Amino acid sequence: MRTIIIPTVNEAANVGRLIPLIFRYIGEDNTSVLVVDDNSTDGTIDVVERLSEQYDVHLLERGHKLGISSAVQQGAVRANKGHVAVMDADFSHHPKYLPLLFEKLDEGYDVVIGSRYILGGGVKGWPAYRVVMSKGATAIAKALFRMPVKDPMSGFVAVRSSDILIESIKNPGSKFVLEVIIGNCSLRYAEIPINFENRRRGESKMSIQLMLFYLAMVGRAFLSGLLNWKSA
Ligand SMILES: Nc1nc2c(ncn2[C@@H]2O[C@H](COP(=O)(O)OP(=O)(O)OP(=O)(O)O)[C@@H](O)[C@H]2O)c(=O)[nH]1
Ligand SMILES: [Mg+2]
Repeated sequence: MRTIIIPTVNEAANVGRLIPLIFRYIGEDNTSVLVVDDNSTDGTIDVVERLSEQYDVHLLERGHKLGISSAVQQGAVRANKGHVAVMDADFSHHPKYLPLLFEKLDEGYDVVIGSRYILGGGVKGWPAYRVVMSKGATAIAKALFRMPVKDPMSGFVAVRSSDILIESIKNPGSKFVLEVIIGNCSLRYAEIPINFENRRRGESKMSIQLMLFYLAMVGRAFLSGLLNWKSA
């Protein structure tokens, strides 16, 4: 059994189209979708509940905006044992890539990342400042930690087991894939190229606060690695 976790805040304009498409690309056998929603007020809940009458779709409502990483972690706790994928609701992560993500897990990889920054991948529709922020955040991570992948800032990922997400995520904000990488250097990583498209519907939840959370997270992880190394 495999689970696709989709964190949502006000994604009514997207989830209603995304979920049927997910099942179209990967079939309905052995597959369930888990939407982890933080207090959407735009009808997202109704859309997901309606879809759950037709598909193997579940909803975890949390009532407050607690952060994407925390949504992923709580979703992983609820997920079926077995393979888990995580994707955004806004079509930046197209469901056409899901079959290949799961195929790579079947080949024996532990973590498979949908990567914008390898040959064949890319970003479409982002303003220049978003590209600079993403590349800057990636450069910081690469300077501070050994990186087995080119796109540790991606949020499109499949993992062998939900435990990988449950045990690695320590911060509620974003960039949970980076946390997985920092905490698990011995896992087997693969990347597949994806074309990331900027959202066309719904509002962005990107903020300066999330960027600051990110800097605090990498800073803390770097210092604790340094302290462990010095005391070893
Ligand atoms: N449950 C939950 N989901 C969230 C939260 N913040 C963002 N999301 C969802 O996480 C996914 C990624 O968020 P986005 O707003 O698309 O963030 P982004 O991709 O960095 O920025 P844009 O594409 O510009 O909007 C989307 O499906 C959001 O609805 C949160 O605090 N809780
Ligand atoms: Mg997005």
